[in-house]
Amino acid sequence: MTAQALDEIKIGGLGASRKRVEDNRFIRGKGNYTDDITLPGMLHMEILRSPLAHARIKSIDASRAWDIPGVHLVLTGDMMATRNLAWMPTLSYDTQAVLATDKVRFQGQEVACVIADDPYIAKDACEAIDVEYEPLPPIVNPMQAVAEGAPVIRDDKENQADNVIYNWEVGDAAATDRAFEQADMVSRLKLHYPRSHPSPIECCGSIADFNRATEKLTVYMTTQAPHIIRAAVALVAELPEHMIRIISPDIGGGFGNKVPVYPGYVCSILASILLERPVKWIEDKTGNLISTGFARDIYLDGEMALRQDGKILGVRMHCDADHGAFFSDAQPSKFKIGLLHSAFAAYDIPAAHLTARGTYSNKAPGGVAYRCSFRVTEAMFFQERMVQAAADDLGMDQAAFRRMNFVRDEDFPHRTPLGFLTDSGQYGKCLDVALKAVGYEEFRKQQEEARAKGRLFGLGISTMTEPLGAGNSREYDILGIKMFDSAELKVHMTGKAIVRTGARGQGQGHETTWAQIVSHELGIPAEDIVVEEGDTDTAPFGMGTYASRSTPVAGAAVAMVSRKIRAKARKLAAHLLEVSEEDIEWELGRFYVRSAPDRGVTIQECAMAAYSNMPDGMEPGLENTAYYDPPNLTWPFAVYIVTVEVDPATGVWDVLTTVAVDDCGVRINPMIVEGQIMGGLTEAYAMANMQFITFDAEGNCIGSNYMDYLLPTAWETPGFELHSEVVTPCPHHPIGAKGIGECAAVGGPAAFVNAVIDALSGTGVRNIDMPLLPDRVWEALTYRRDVSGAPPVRSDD
Ligand code: MCN
Ligand code: CUM
Repeated sequence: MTAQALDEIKIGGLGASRKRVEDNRFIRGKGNYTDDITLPGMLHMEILRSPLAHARIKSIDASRAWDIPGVHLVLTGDMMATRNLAWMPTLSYDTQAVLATDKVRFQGQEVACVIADDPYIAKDACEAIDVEYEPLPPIVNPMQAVAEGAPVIRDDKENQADNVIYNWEVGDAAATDRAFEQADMVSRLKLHYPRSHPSPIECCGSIADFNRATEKLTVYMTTQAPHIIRAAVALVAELPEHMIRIISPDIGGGFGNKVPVYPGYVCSILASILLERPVKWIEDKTGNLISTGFARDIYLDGEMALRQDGKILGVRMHCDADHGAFFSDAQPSKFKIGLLHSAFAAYDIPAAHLTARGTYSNKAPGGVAYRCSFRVTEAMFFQERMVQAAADDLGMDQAAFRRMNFVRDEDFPHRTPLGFLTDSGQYGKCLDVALKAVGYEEFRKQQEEARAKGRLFGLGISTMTEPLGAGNSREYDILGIKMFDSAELKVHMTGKAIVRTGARGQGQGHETTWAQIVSHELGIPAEDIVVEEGDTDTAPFGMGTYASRSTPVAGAAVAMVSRKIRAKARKLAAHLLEVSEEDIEWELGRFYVRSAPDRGVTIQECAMAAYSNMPDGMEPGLENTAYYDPPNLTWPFAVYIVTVEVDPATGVWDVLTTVAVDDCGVRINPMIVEGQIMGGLTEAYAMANMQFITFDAEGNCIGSNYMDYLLPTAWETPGFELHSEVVTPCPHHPIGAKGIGECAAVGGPAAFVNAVIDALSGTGVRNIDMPLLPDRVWEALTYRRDVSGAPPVRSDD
């Protein structure tokens, strides 16, 4: 390295806690969200939703709505049917009603749409649509779904005689049986991971703009995966793909809510085609909370075969998944229950077997999306709750039991009991750091002393590795479309650059971090690089942002395309320095002659030469694209430890400390990574403590507003202590990074719940279902029994 090499941190490269460039516009109110966009001649769409969870539609009379001045169009299921759009295919090989024709199948289902001069007229006109329903008995959980005589929810489907969607299994049943035969003891746990909702601050919406003259359809919309939407519109609406442009402008949080395809998008597109005017649909909060993007809602039942000394010999797991009325999970097509089989990946367990059954219910479609990487949340929650129960049953220390069963540093690559390949990690070291930070031994002593005085302290540990970053394309595809991603880099003649990827951030900071990767590879200062995502006419094809796949896949593509640019710049440098390429060395920002290090050219000088002084025969310009198909998922590891005090008189629990040790490999931007972890822990705390979406016996959704479904503010949220000293670079990622976007939301909930259950130790209580509301904790303590949260609840609860 010469004295002229750049200081990477100073130019905003890898490891710099660069301030988020996007925040410059966000905090000044200068963001450009879907609802900020107004087009000439734009009309407004509102949706009429079903008040009932399950009912036959006897008639729909929209004549009063049509008569209201300012109404341009009323869409009903029958009209959609004439264009073959009453139903649409889902990403999980099922169908979903766009607008109901035969029956309504959940409360809040889309029944009709009105397009009018303004949203208020449209809303009023919705209320003037007369729908006659014949109520049918609703089903709100999998037990009801499979009960004898249960009404068939999906009677629209040929060959669907019951409410079962699939039966799926993975693992080695025979080897698992043998493990249980050899066990000294068996530990059991049963729980419900309730429905939860990502609830981004911005709801979903779209503006469809079909231009009859150009035949081009432009849709501005809140999607995390614009290219997938383009393909879906091409295939479902039968429009030519090059005549469709999807633009995701700024997105006010996604958290998975903005992955699926919603009826509102489809209806606004059809309305714009019919009316030849732009049509805007902006969902309201209740619409968002009752009809879009639910997650979880699964019943987990498992048992663990244990040797007396604490060694785990095998695991059996069964899952009943409530998918709602349509199976529309957005997940790799091969896996019916997402990546639930990533459970127990952190532990060296010889045998495991998982069975899963998916059922329909009269609830909004749900299942996959909420900071989860396809059901990994449920997998890690069950794993860590089960591990705690097993250690308790054995009378073993929680930390020692985990450590004894961890995959060891020298065991990688490691085949997990249910079939994944993990490749790196330092689990024991992370645990050491966390135990020291929380003062483990000391706390256990205090806990005992407090117990003697009637005070209930508890400590919960959650240790987990999770698969982030689908694909590789060998194993991961959605409806046959392989999962990989892309980046395009254009270096202008003055050395400034633009990078575009197939990902689409919703607040994660891609505009900041992708520039840092280019800086690291090319030495161009981050502030000289602009990042753009979300416009299918300009961005290279990609599968979008979810499953924390952006850094593992699109971010890798950014590194790879930068290297392609550097390879060409090297040729330009050789030309400028009049030496052969072999005589040239690279250091950050500069090529120099090996034998004469003072003779060099900067990357900016090479860029200028690409447009003004290229060698004979060289193609001009300095631009390229890279598609990246990762060899494996990335496997970050985390330890979360929470301590609490439970008030036995009220069941209220307060968090005393939260310690997080995250190893996500090389951190591009440490500040952004910490923000991701704090956000995830906040959501984890909310799920464990307060977020409550359930259903009464009639199928009414309880949690349709922010009075019932609580979002934690800074006031409720506890403080977090973060540790970053353990770094295990990803062995196959070009810059050694692993995903981080979901870790804390995935691993966090079990730490909070384990802490409360630990505080109740000695009472015989094994489980309280989330959210651990004070009345549930009080009931468990007072009556010394488990408390289930499975719906239906009484509507006066
Ligand atoms: N990062 C880093 N170093 C690493 C890993 C990541 O600096 N080793 C940075 C990334 O460059 C990026 C951020 O951290 O700026 C998150 O990166 P990554 O883990 O790749 O996740 P994605 O960008 O793919 O984001 C998706 C993930 C998901 S799936 C959900 S859900 C979620 C989450 O991100 N939704 C969010 N975090 C969110 N944060 C905000 N603000 N808003 C959302 O909607
Ligand atoms: Cu599963 S929520 Mo995120 O993957 O968009």
